Amino acid sequence: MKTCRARSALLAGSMCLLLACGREPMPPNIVFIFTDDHASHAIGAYGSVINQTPNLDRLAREGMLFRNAFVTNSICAPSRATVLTGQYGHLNGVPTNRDTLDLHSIEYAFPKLLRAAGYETAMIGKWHLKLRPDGFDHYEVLRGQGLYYNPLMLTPGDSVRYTGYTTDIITDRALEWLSHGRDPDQPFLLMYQHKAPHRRWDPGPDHLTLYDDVEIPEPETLFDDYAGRTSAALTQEMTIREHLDDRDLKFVAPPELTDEQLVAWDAAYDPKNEAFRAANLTGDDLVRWKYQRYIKDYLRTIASVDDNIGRLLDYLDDAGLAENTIVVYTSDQGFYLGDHGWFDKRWMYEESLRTPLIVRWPGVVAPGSENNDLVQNLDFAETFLDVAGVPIPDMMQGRSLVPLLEGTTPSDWRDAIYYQYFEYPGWHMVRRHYGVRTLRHKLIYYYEIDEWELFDLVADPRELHSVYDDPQYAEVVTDLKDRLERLRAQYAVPDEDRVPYVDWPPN
Ligand code: SGN
Ligand code: CA
Repeated sequence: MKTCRARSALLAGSMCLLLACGREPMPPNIVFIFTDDHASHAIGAYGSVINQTPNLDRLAREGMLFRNAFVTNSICAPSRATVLTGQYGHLNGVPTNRDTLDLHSIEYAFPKLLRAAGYETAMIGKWHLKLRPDGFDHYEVLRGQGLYYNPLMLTPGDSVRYTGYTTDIITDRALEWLSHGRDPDQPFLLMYQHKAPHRRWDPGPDHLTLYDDVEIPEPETLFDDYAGRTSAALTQEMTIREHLDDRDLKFVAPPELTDEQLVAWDAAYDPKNEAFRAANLTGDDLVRWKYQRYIKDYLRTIASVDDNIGRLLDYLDDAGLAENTIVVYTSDQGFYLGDHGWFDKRWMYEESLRTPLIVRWPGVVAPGSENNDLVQNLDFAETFLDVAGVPIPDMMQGRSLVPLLEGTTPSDWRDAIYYQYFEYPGWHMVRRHYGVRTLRHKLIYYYEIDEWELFDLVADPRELHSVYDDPQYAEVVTDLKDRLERLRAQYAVPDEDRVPYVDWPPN
């Protein structure tokens, strides 16, 4: 077991509690707010130029914003499995979305360890790990990817079909558990996990016409031609230009809508769709239109997430829980918001490698603080255990963020991260790759096609020109290849990629 750090600030803060009522101080509650595909460049506090997120911004003002938070593998189920186990996918058994996390046989998953230490645990919202959750006192989860409207929620008892917008319903259910479902004398872990803003970006009834009268700024790289990179960037299937279909573009409504919901939907989209048909756009103008349609819907779904986070924060205030509750906001990975002409994720390029991370911890985290260290979703399980004073199992591969949250970076904090993506062939046809990122450089190896990229993130933050073959970077290449091998050894990555190749598209 790794040792746990004592947190003097927390204990000092709890002294009054101790003195006042003569009881052991209650370890902090943990609310883990997790969205699906929310890129940090669509959050006000991260400097978004395309939307506003007042409630997330409030959380950042009251907490710490991490500028360099990354995932180990930019895809849904693997990210979730890493969060739960503190391990890379090659060890926890979930390197791709096709894999299953069998929590029944993973005793070291952090919610189980918190539960064993006296926490009451709940998981509400998107789960996406095939088998039912295990290790929770309570769960209500979407089936599979879940629907944006009228979701079916699986519980330990009967499944329940709700009518309404899923982002609102997940919050309703979370508030119901917080206010009536739990034991107020136990510390709690709530995993509150949204489907939004995942594809197909179906807005909620409150925001169907948000942004109708504005033009959202285009990313600099919307018309990227992929010169200066490997063949992998040319063979993907995730462009705004070619790969959005009629459901994505809202020429077809979500099939699950009730008659009443459909009336509101059609009232919002029919006039816009008619105007689009009349305009008869082609070429780059059509790409521009598709970008606007895509990004507005994506941001509309985020507007609902932000509203609902506001409801949750208000509840914590009103119930007197905010002071002793850590609130974490993050997403399962980033996303392309038209950057490089794309939607979706998967790549080790910045927009999808990065994930937002904001942590509010009253009495410990300095309000409005920022951190620039290299942190990963690999660190969350260890952090939550550390917060609760529970020993961190040796098989976990990340590191507690508690010292960073206290404002002190340990001198031996990591100076490089390892990344690997395995799901090829598959959705969006992004080649398998692994790589290393430091604060300054990124080396990527597309191992099936034996092609390399090196980016200087200071000289080329948009990652448009690989300098792998530039003699001036020869030493950097040698150094990073060495680091890559050391990281692969450190994380016990097998030499051979053991993820099977599947028929794609499936028959
Ligand atoms: C669905 C989406 C894909 C997306 C995957 C994975 N297609 O299959 O665009 O990449 O999910 O997303 S859709 O037609 O169903 O919208 S993930 O977040 O679950 O990894
Ligand atoms: Ca996702």
